[in-house]
Amino acid sequence: MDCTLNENPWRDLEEKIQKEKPDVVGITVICTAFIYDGMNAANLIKVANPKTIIIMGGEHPSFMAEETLRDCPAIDYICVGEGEVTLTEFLRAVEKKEDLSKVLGLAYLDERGKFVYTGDRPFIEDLDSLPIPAYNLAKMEHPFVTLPSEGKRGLVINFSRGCLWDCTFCSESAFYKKTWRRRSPKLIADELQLLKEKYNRDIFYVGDNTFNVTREQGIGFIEEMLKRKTDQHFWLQSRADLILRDEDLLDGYREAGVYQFMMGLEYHSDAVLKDIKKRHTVEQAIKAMKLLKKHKLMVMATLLIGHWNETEKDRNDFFKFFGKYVDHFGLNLITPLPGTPLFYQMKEMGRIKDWDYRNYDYLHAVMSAKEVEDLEQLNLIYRDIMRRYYWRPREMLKIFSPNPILRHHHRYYITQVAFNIMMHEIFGTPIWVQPNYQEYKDYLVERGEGLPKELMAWAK
Ligand code: B12
Ligand code: SF4
Repeated sequence: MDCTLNENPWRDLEEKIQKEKPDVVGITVICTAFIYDGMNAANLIKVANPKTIIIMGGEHPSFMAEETLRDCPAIDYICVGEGEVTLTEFLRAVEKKEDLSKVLGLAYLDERGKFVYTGDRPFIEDLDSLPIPAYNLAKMEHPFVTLPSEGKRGLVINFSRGCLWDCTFCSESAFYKKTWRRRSPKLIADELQLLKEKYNRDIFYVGDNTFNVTREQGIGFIEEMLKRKTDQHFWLQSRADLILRDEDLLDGYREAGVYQFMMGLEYHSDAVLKDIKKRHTVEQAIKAMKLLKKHKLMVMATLLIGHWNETEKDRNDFFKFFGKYVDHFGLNLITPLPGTPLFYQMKEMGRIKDWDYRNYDYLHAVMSAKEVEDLEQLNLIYRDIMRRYYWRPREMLKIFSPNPILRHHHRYYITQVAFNIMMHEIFGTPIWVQPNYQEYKDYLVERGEGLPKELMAWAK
């Protein structure tokens, strides 16, 4: 059940549990910022059917297993790390009433409340051993199963896991312990072809952290896509140094349908890049941006502000610096995501000022900077940079760009995103939510009469 698509997510979930009384429910939490939604779902399920066993998975509960279990007693187990094999073994053991302490990758509290971790589950060696996701079970026709910034025929997709680098703020590198595995280009092309033929999808944000870790992966992808002629379009993610390494492949990428590379360029100072262990230089970043332009590929940069030593001048220069080259950017506030080296570093230094995980979404400051202690002030600075960036004539003109992707993207950002930010500022509504999102507490109020006491008491 993908509650993010239900018109009444909490009510539909509660009714489904009451009706079907499932033996086991698995809950996924994809972002730290959603951990309380996951906990609330667990509470709702436990009260609706106390016999249901609840297992939760995802990065945040994996990293913070003990804290999560203690914070939400409705959760019985946490799957630490990759889920495919652990969940299968877990379900078999539950069914046969076998000893769950033998299932690797599980965390739980025993009868005496002692935290138990059964040990690391080795990563799946060959991602090709996994089948194509069961798209037939997803609501592919639902208007939310798309990519708003790229249009209705868009979709997010994933072909690899992990990354070989170790940027201090990166939860992906921490989750996959600095390893990288990928599906082979033939299987990637099979999946893409299926998505085109059966679901009419031809524009993809490829969520792989670093698509071209090896040149072979890029070459294989280009060859397969040129052979299949599916006329599909891709927005890939990479690193500046890898773009430079693969300069000779850039035309091939474009011909294979790639229209944009997104790179985590983060900042315009080598000292900051060194501090966050980005392991490339500002000079490489500039070269990579110019190279992409030369090969008629769009440049998207993800950037991080809010560093400890950052000055006002840095922020102004930053804006001038990146404004020159990028087609569009993702501006983020540096966030110590639990599980990352940055998190442990900042926690030890006492720099984390906000422990409400709802704000750990890269859009809210949770750590102060040396010059700006007040988090609200940092939030204002962040929004001000966004505003100044998008309201420049150069950006506004992009809404009339002859490039349909750039045009759509900017219309989307300037209308939808700017509108959401404005609503957030005036009414405090969460920024990244769909129209059907309902705060859990609002649902409990709506439930009103006869509400089990523990539900209100447990609400996060
Ligand atoms: C696709 C994606 C998106 C999409 C769609 C999100 C969605 N709602 O589905 C879009 C582009 C909209 C998006 C937006 C955001 N995203 Co995003 N996104 C991703 C991405 C690229 C892939 C996620 C994915 O599907 N992975 C594939 C699955 C198979 O992996 P997985 O979720 O980890 O699951 C495995 C295990 O964790 C485990 N598991 C997971 N759940 C369960 C449950 C059970 C029961 C079990 C047993 C096991 C289990 O098993 C799985 C298979 O092994 C990841 C990065 C990445 N490469 O993973 C970032 C990522 C999840 N996003 C992230 C963030 C921060 C966001 C935003 C908040 C960014 C922003 N400021 O706007 C928004 C939130 C928007 C929203 N409302 O969802 C972060 C989360 C970091 C964190 N720890 O908090 C990630 C990890 C990227 C990063 N490192 O920065 N995102
Ligand atoms: S290069 Fe990107 S994916 Fe890899 S560790 Fe750094 S931030 Fe994470």
